[in-house]
Amino acid sequence: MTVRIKVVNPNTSAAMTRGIHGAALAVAAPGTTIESTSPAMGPASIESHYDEALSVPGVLAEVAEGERSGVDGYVLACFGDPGLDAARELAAGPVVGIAEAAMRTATYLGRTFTVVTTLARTRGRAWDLVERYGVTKFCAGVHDVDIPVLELDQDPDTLEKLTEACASALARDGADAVVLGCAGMADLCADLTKALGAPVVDGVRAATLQVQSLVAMALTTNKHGEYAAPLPKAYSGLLHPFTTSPG
Ligand code: 5HY
Repeated sequence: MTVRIKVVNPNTSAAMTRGIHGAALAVAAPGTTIESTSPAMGPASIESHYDEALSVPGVLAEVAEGERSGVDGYVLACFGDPGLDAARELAAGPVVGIAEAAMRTATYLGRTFTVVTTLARTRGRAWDLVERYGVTKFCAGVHDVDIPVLELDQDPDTLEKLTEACASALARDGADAVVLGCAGMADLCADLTKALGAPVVDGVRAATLQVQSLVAMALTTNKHGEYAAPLPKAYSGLLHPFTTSPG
């Protein structure tokens, strides 16, 4: 049985989508195909509430296209899990965000985990998700490396800076594991794990495996309650293409 997983990078940076694709492919089981995409419209990177809000229409357009082509499940590959609830209304199969997957995975690895994200201003969003996902008692702290998302693969010192930030976070929080707070950090997971001597969780790999597991168990979002298909409705202006017709 072929399992088709669509990995959506909510920002529009193709280089980041390629890195994300590599991380998802690294854990894909035989018989699972990974299709990684970026929306045609949206922010080049997501580093604020404004960016995140403007990424959601593009995410939903990618999920809608996946539904038309028979995708079995989706990964939302941005640490803010943008559009997660709306995507679950659109999709028949499971939708997993990298933040939720990484945080839940980290709870299996010790008493507490610490999060290291990109810019300080995105730490509040990470805390919001910690509370939303019910892992507050497991999260010992949220920190940042102070590198903009699109500079992660430009700055020659990224690995050194990220290693220092993760080591400092582990020490300050007395945490057992690190959650990487950006999809753009996925390709550094192995090097960081080696340098830190502690588990480092990449949400792209965690979410891909989670979707794969859910599909293997034939488990999907309950479509009869909160996540039922959107109601038929007109959307005007630029959002007209999102008009929903009766199911
Ligand atoms: C991400 N932004 O994973 C988040 C990381 C962040 O464009 N991809 C982005 O800093 O919130």
